Parts: sequence; structure tokens; C-alpha cells
Amino acid sequence: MAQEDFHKMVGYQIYPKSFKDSNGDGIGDIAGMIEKLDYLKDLGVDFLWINPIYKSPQVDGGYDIADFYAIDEMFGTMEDFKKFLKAAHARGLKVLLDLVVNHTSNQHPWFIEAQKSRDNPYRDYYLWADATKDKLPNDWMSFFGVPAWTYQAKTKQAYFHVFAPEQPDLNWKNPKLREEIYKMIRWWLGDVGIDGFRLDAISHIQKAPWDFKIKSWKGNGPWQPFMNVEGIDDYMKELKAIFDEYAALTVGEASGVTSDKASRWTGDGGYVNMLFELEHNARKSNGNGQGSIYGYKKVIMRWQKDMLEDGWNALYVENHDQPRVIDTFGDGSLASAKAMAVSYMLLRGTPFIYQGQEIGMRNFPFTDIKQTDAAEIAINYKKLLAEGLSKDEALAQVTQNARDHSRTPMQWDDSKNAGFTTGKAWFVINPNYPEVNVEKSGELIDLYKQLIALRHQEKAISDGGISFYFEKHRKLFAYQRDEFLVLCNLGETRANLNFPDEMGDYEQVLGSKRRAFTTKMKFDPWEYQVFKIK
Ligand code: ISL
Ligand code: CA
Repeated sequence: MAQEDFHKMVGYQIYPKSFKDSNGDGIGDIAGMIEKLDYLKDLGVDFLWINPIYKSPQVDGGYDIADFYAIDEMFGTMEDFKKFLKAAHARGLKVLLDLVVNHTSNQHPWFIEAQKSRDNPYRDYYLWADATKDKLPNDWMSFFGVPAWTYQAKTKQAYFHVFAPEQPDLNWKNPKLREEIYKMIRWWLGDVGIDGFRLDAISHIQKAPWDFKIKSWKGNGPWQPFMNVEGIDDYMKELKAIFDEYAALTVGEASGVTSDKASRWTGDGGYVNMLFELEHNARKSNGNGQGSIYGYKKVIMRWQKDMLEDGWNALYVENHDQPRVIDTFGDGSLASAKAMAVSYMLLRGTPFIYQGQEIGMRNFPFTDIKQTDAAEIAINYKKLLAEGLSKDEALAQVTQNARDHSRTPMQWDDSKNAGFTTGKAWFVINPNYPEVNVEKSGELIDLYKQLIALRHQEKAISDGGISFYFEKHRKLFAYQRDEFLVLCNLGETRANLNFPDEMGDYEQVLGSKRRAFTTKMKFDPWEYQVFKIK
């Protein structure tokens, strides 16, 4: 898609299973999404990114796809989806689906065939290597805490997977596989008519040779052999050519693509319109899940600077893989939710709002492992118990940064089940719903509306440059977008702002309280201000 279009836009991410249930079976569905389109239109967003709704055994929240061409029954039918698409388009909302092509489900017909024999025609759709029960092809680990190989006695080989064993990785080196994927992409963009994709785990599609030696097991080290590995550019170029044919809007999830190399991926001639980096999510491991604001600042500033000349950021503070921002970077207060919103929504890039973020949804207070759902939680919980931790200790560890916090049902009102379902919800509902819900959280929703409107109206915000103040300050996040000055105190203590005397005259655009600009100011905890040159 052309830059002048997506630079102005704001996206909203829907996790359909937990958005709105229309038929009382306790599971969010497509008809439920249709019911809520007016709410989304009123919020003012421009496009929707829908997490996977394809046919899936749901081992990993639908990121284990068994049929790329079918809608999972629990969400509805293809007819429902087409109705949704039409209804969204009628309101001027674009629709992006998740494109999950690093792997499929082990229940995908390709994999069911592939595992039958070494010479099955689908064998090379996946990645196999000789192995024994006790000796896997190498010692690489998956993101989900288990080895990246699963042995199959029948053919005396193991298959490779960077996520769960139920998610075998596709072999992108195989041109036949690539053709199948491209056909599918064309079908969604061309025949069905969606507007684009969020490219899941796309930086992992190329793997290093199996004898590649991992140098460090710290940080991203273990995953080095499948993060933005040489040769990936050829596949990305092929993908880009198709996206261009349809002027698709594309967002790459690019863990492992470093900011200094990201211009190749986005920006002029880049493979996708914009990139999600994953670095700023890093959390302190001090037991309370609180993110480090200084860490957040440093990562964001680096990406903003590196993308300034050439490239475009997809901006976010929450998604379906991260705990709620109000509990990680914030201190649980509404004030912290607001300051975090302002801090990222006016950066250079395209902001995404994750469902429930706009009403200040909180992490879930887990007390029992039975309340959890995400695939990797179960894997790690078992591991920790085996290491000798008590149930409580293990639960605390696996839920601290758990994806499940963001996957509890959307809180629409204070009626039974938070207005999410008339039946029994598939997942736990946060007990705070009588206070935190769409009807009662108008204050935060209104702030998001104001921020979205600013992006739509002000060229300085959608397309201007960016420079930072107080870069070394631990809590003050302050930046200039041409004539706009955005100032956020992301902390629980007051903070002094000392600007140079020649700053000029500013007037207040919005703020957590009335304040006139001066070069010496003392901000309240979580205070935010947006000023504009007079
Ligand atoms: O880099 C990573 C961890 O530091 C990997 O996270 C990875 O890029 C990321 O977790 C990918 O997430 C996406 O793909 C997964 C799915 O479980 C997530 O929900 C999705 O967002 C597998 O499809
Ligand atoms: Ca339903």
C-alpha cells in the first residue's frame, strides 16, 4: 500500500475467540465481530487485524492451521466472514488477517501426508533430518521451551519446529511449497478481497544449516539459527511482489530483525509496509512483571531513529502475546494507562490498539494452573514442577509474563459475563469487569479517540520527523514531532523538566491536567502533556 495511506492510519487488533460471542456457546465469533463494528468505527480506527480464524485444532490459539482456505467452525463460516468483510468495508474499515506461513498444524493434510514415508510427495513441504530417539539432529531449542525437533520412529527422522511440536515448520526452500503459499495469498487478497496481512513469525522462515553452532545461549542466542537468516530476502522479495500486485497493507512480525537492518524490510522498496519489533517488551524478572520504562524508552528511541530516513514502525504496547500494559509498564492506575497510551500513540509509525487496551483491561489474577490456556504455559509449568518448584511457585513464574492475561474475554458492560456471552465463557473473565468495561471506561476511550483524531488531522504527527529530549532520564519520555511536543512522565514520582530557554511559545493541545508550557516544569506522577508551537 502507498505510504500516504498507511502513515495516517490506526489499527485495532481483535482476538476473535475473546471479543464477542453471538450465539451463547461461550466462544467469540465472526457474527459477534459484526455486532461490534459500529463500536470500532466510533473509536475511529482505520483497519482491523484479526488473529487467526482458520480451521485449527487450536493448540496455539489458532496459529496452528489445518486448512488455510477454511474458517474454523467455532468462529462461523466463510459466508459469515464475507458478511463481516462487507460490513467492515461499508464502514470504511480495512481488514487484515494473520498470515501464518512459517508452519502449519500437524493436522494439516500436507503434514499428515508428509509423515507417512520418506518419499511421500509432501515430505519436502516440511523439514526432516535423520535422527534416533536419543539423538536429535542438533541441540536447538524452540521458542516454547522444548527441543526444536520431534522424532518419528516410523521413518527414523525428526521434523523441525520453532514453536510447539504440533506446529511443524514449512520448508521454504521448496519452490512447490512456496507456490502453494502464494496461491493461497492471492486467493485471500484477490478472490475474497481482504486488504492485507499481518505476517506471523515471518523472520523465522529461513533456517541456518543444521550444523550451525550456537555461540551463546543467552538472550536471543538460542534462536539465532532461525531469526532473519541469510537467504530470507529471496523469499521476502517474492512475497512483496504479490503484495504489490494487490496493493495490500502489510505488517511484518519481525523478531530478530535488528533496527539497523530493518530498512531492508520496510521503507522504500521494503518487503512489508511496517514492522513490529519485539524488543521493547522485555520485562524485568524481579517477580512482579513490571516492565522497565527505561528499557522501553531506549528500544523505542533506537527504532524511531533508525527508521527515520527509511522505514516505518508498527507501534504497540499490547497484543495477544503480551500481558496488559497497565500491569507491566504501568502501576495499575488509570493514570498510568493514559500516560502509556500517549507515550506511544504519537510516535512516528502506525499505532495498533489491542482489544481491551482502550478500556484499561488488567492482567488476570491466576490462582490455579487450570485457569490458563496458552500452549507454552503448560510446557513450562511441567518443566518447573520437575525441577522441584512448588505448584504456587511454578504458577507464579509461568503466569508472570503469560499471554493468557491478554486473552480473557473483552469486557463490554457490567452484566453477567461482562456482556461477552450469554452462555459459559470459554475462558476466565477478569473479576474486575463490573468496574472495567466499555460502558464505564469512557474516560480512557475518549483519550484514545483524541489521539486517533490527532493522527488523522495533523501531518506533523502522521508524517513529521521526530527528535527526543531527556534521553537519559529514567522515566521522562519526551519527544518533538515538528510543531508538537509530547511529554510523558512514565513513573510514580514527580519529575523535573528543564528545557533550554530558547524553546519558543507553546499552547496546550491535551494533557492530564491544565498546564501552561514553561521551560521549567515539575510533572506529577504519570502526567502527560501535548503542546503545539503557537
Ligand atoms: O521472537 C520470539 C520470542 O522472542 C518469537 O516470539 C516469535 O517471533 C513470536 O513469539 C511469534 O509469535 C507469533 O507466532 C507464534 C504464536 O504463538 C504467537 O501468538 C504469534 O504472535 C506462532 O505462530
Ligand atoms: Ca460463539
